[in-house]
Amino acid sequence: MLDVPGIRARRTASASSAHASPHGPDIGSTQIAVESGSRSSAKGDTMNRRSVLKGLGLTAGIAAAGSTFEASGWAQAANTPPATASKGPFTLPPLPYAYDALEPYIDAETMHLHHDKHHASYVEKLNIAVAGYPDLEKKSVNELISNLNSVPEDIHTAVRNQGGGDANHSFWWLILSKQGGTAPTGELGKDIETKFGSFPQFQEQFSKAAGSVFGSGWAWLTLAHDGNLQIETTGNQDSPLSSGRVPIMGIDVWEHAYYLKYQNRRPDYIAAFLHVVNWDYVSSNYVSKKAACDPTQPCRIPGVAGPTHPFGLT
Ligand code: MN3
Repeated sequence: MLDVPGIRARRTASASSAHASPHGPDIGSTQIAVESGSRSSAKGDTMNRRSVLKGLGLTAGIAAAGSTFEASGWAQAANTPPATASKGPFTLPPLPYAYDALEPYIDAETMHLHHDKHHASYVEKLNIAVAGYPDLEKKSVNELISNLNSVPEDIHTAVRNQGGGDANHSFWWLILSKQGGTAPTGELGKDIETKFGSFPQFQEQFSKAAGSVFGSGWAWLTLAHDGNLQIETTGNQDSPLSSGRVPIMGIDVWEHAYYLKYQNRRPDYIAAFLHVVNWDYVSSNYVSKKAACDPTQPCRIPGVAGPTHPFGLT
């Protein structure tokens, strides 16, 4: 919720119903609603919205984008307390480089908000969700979202959303760099060529998938249980881990990831993102993940203790 007097963040009705079911459609974004005690005019909503955004120092990009704006969570996160306020077993990992390290492709202001506010918010809310569940507090976030079926129903949606947000972003910071090479190397380079025809063809298919995500979500290159690579998308903060696949590379296409710099031009952001993929890291990480696969058995995720469940939920 937004802690701004008279303003609250709300989920759309469709998002609420979608999230009520763990297997429901992935729809939903957070909008800013105005609580004025009476029905507000569209103009009034816009003015109040602008006032809030001005308070956040975020009006420039919005003005450039026009009057209709879905915050998709980032204005909400901009009001959350700093990460240091979070108490619990899960902590916000530090950004492994300077905020401006990815300029000009991803700007420093976006990185500040994205890491310090959005990711911090997922961690904080995950801690709140698991409080009072000692067995869950001992698990890693990857274990939690890899075994969502074992999470109690009353916190299932919170762990799915907030745990997914934590896991996805912790993974994502690591795969970004301007110094990580321009293409996958070694085994990953070979496997991408085999699967997608060529690296440019992979980039084209991946970009198309990222552009096709409706609303907020992610596009991924994942390692499937049979050891093969595939491109897939997930809605909201759902992780491929919850479906038994390991993320190898991915892009956050929530508006909070790009709106300040790119406004509604998601294709430009996707093209820019391809300049800051740390292929050296992704390639070496792929080798270790693939090594955990045995063609005769489902893969295990290195570092994730899977009791009976190997590479997915079932
Ligand atoms: Mn994000």
